[in-house]
Amino acid sequence: MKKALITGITGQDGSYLAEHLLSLGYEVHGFVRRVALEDPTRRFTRLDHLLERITLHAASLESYPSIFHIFSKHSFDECYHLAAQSFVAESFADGFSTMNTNINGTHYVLAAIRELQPGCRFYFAGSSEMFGKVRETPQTETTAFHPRSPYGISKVAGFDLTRNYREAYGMYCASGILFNHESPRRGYEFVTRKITSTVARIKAGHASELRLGNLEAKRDWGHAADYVRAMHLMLQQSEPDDYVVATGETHTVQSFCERAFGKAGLDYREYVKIDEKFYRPAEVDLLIGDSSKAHRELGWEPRYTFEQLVDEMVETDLAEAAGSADAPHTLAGGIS
Ligand code: G4F
Repeated sequence: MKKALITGITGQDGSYLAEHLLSLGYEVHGFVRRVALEDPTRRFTRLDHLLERITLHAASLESYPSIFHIFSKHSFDECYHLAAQSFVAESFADGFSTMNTNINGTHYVLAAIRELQPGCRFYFAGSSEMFGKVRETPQTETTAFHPRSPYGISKVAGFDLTRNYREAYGMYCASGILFNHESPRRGYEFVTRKITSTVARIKAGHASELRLGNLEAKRDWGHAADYVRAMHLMLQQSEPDDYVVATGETHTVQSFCERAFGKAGLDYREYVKIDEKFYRPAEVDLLIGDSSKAHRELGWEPRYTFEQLVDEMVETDLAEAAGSADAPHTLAGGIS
């Protein structure tokens, strides 16, 4: 039985990946912060249904000794490094923390694997934010990076570290350059979930408007459940490499709103208000990925369409809002 370690297992991608690996017969382990272990009801909502089948270890991306300790006690065939500060807007608010966690955290995990288990295969969660001010459209594995946020810069550094460990030490290290991927498990601060959860609250009579920033921004939105399959495939090849994972379709934030409100029988123009506070100091205007290499070499294809993704998110939030007057998305209006 193969053993996999997932950093960031409590997040959207971590929970889908854990499910996927369990379905393939893996023994699944995860890194979690000690504070999460102390508050499992709130912190493990995405993992509730899996807790009996996975093993969790307390470790912090800010502490090399804690990471070293886990690798010295347990051996793994594969390590999926998903943990990061992943909210772009927060990286503008506190670039230092984002850099520390994302760059040093990646370096610590790579260094511990090199020291203790150089045969363990390593996956790095790269991001389309690395393309930033895009040099060409669509973006591929050879498109130059021009990150436009501290988060994007930290991901370029992680990508370079991963490639360097592969080239310098001959380790199996691969990066996925994943475009935006969403689901009903998405955090409420990201625009898709902010939209679908607010649609549900409006429908239930708990909210009357949705305040957003740039409606013209274009994103290539896929489903997280599809994207974790690509992560796993990247670690099953004869040679490690880097892959773009995207749908190849792009939509504006406005068209996401149109579909989400429409699904609930509402007209977005009556509820969406522009609020300058949700604009970013530098924006990534257009993202659209070309996953030909992943199709060709990994045999990966997305299963969800954009419409299915939005509909699933709205349906889930409608069901949740109907059951609770003060769902956690009351925060959504305040986070930029
Ligand atoms: O949902 P977002 O916050 O995601 P963003 O910045 O594209 O980043 C996500 O995808 C990346 C992959 O490319 C990941 F690496 C990253 O970790 C994260 O998962 O914003 C999407 C777009 C942006 O252009 C933003 O300016 O929506 C625009 N937007 C407009 N109004 C808003 C809002 N975004 C948020 N979060 N909140 C708003 O009110």
